[in-house]
Amino acid sequence: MRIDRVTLTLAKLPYVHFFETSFGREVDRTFIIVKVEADGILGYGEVVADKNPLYSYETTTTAWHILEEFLVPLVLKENITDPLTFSRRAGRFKGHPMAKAGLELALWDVRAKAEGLPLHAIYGGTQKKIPAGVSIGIQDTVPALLERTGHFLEEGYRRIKIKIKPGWDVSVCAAVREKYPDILFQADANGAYSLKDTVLLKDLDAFDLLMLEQPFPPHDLWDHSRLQKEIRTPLCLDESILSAESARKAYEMESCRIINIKVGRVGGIVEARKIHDFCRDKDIPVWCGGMLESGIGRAHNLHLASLPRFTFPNDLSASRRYYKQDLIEPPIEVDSQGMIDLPRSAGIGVVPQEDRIARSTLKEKTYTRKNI
Ligand code: OSB
Ligand code: MG
Repeated sequence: MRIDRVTLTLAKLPYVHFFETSFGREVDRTFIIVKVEADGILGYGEVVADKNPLYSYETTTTAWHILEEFLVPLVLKENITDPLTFSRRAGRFKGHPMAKAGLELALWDVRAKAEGLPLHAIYGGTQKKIPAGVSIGIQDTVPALLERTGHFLEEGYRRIKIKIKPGWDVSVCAAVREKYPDILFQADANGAYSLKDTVLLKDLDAFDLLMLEQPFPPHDLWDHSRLQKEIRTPLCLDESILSAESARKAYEMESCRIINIKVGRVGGIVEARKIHDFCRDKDIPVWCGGMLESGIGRAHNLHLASLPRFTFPNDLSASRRYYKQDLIEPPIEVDSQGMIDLPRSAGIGVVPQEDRIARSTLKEKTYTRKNI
């Protein structure tokens, strides 16, 4: 195969409802779409870096820079179409996993379309329907949160995750658990606490949480290990797990009992599968996290979540949960059982709508061998 061009698109989509975490409140999302054209086949990837360096140090600006100066020239100059080769060769550039993942995903899409297979078949997925969980941001009031929780349960979601932060934690979890005694329920702190909060975090044990996600900052495997010894609730790491190597260290230190896999955070499908395989071998359950992706990134996540060790409901929701009009057709839908059907056609299996992408575009640039 020969890569003809790569297009980067900076796009912005408004949310249907604000999304607030311990980092702050957002009303829209800015992200990069990567489009690779090879032998007439179009492959799409999404870079999940945000406008602001809050979840990680990467931003849409740093990712654009790394793609434009290093990653896109690498694939164009050396005609790298194989995602495994890309992953290995991009590895000499330090960091910037979200930028790398966006391009790697587009190469996987090209590969799968060339072979006429859906991505999940290429990855070795075994699950045909993917269990959907929903992540509910911090609301203005507890009644508002309870109402949103009820709404998503009615829509069929199999698990509720709420965002917590100091001041919006124990009493809020208590209220959700009291109103919904039997649901699968978990909390995500996005690193807002420290060991000093151990007593408060132990109080969460009363609510039978499926897991507590990332209570401490990313670089803190050791303190997570100390906390896990103190609390009954299983810890799940998100931001801390950057590679299969960090998964091994978290396992050996007993820093968590569950791992959230996000393809952007770990730098691509190659690394995500290494983490998955390590966790399968060590009996660590995993599930697929989300970054409020458009349908492009969301479809990619669905295929990844079909691998056998994805055990818990994922942060994979319907297109309309975040966006009035998603960028893909058909939209992703959650059925009354809280399941999402895996797209069955080749590649990502959904069709990005170029007119909608054009309407949400802030900036776009196409790279060929002539202009890099
Ligand atoms: O920590 O899982 C997280 C969204 C943005 C950044 C970080 C996180 C999240 C979510 C939403 O929880 C997950 C989703 O539904 O896409
Ligand atoms: Mg998280």
